[in-house]
Amino acid sequence: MMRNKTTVAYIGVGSNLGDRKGNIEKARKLVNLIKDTSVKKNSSIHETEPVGGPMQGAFLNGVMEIETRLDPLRLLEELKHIEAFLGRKRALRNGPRTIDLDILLYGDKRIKKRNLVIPHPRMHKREFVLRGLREIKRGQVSS
Ligand code: PH2
Ligand code: MG
Ligand code: MG
Repeated sequence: MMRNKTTVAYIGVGSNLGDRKGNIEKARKLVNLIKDTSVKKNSSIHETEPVGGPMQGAFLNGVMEIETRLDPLRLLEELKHIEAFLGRKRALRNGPRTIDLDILLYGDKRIKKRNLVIPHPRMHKREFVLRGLREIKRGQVSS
């Protein structure tokens, strides 16, 4: 039975450890396998200089548009499972990671919880996020 209506959400994807492109491609497939969730559009992926954190290698970054019936905290939980499955170790804040999946926007909801703030508090300052969002919103994507 369908309980919640679907919500369009945007997920930021980043990797700067291991097979960065492969990690992002796997993450996209796994996000599409989350229950009651489907990936609608993928932005292109770009190499970006690290912002903040310790000295670390360049990132690959992209943005995905999804539709989901999960509430934001359930979605966050599922994204954390995927991060763990792809070998992410919790370590330095803003440090190197095999995969990072951040909820950027969830419909027009504003959320402020200890473990989840939406819209993502730093998205407006991060060109690699804005670029992916712009690309998707202008429809310049391969979907
Ligand atoms: N993520 C961070 C910190 N710095 N820099 C780039 N270029 N791309 C990221 O995804 C990124 C970052 C914390 O999540
Ligand atoms: Mg992040
Ligand atoms: Mg994160």
